[in-house]
Amino acid sequence: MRSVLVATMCLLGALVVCAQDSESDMSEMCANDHPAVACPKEGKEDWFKLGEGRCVKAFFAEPYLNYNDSEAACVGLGGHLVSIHNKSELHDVDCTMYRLTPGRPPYWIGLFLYFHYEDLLVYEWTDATQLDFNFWAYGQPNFWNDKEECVETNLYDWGRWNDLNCMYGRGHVCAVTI
Ligand SMILES: [Ca+2]
Repeated sequence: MRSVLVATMCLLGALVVCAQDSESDMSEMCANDHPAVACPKEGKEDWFKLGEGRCVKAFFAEPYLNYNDSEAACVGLGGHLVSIHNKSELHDVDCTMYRLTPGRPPYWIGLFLYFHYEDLLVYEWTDATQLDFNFWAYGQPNFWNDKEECVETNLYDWGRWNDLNCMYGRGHVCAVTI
C-alpha cells in the first residue's frame, strides 16, 4: 500500500513539474520570441501585431459567446476570427491569449467544418484564407456525436485545436488586416 502511495505522489509531483515547465516555457517564449508589439492600425492600438500583415486581440469575458456570435463580434470590429497559417503565427496567437489568461482556457478560432460526408471532414477559415496549416490536439478532430462543427484552441496544451459543438460559450480571438 505504501509503495502505491509513494508512486502516486511521485506521479503527481512529475505532473506539477511538467505544468511549471510549460508555464515558464510560455513566459520565456512570449517575452523573447513573440513579444507584444502594438498594432500600428488606427483605432487598434490595443491590439497586437500578428505576423506581417495583421493584428490580433483575444477576448475573454462574460458573457462567453458561441461560435457564430464570436465571428459576428470580430466582423463588427472589422475582421474575422483568427486564421493561423504557420508556427510563428500560432505562437503569436498563443502569446496573445497567454498575456490575457495564463491559465490556458479555451478560445474559438476561425476554423469551421465546411463540408462533411461520412468520414470526410473539410474545414475552412472564416476569413476565406487558404487552409495550409493545422495544429490539432491528439485524437482531434473527432466530430463527436456528429455535432462538432467549430474549432476551439488550447485543448491539452497551448494552441492545440479541437472540434466542438458551435453552441458552447468560449473566449474568442479576432484578427484584422492592416
Ligand atoms: Ca472534438
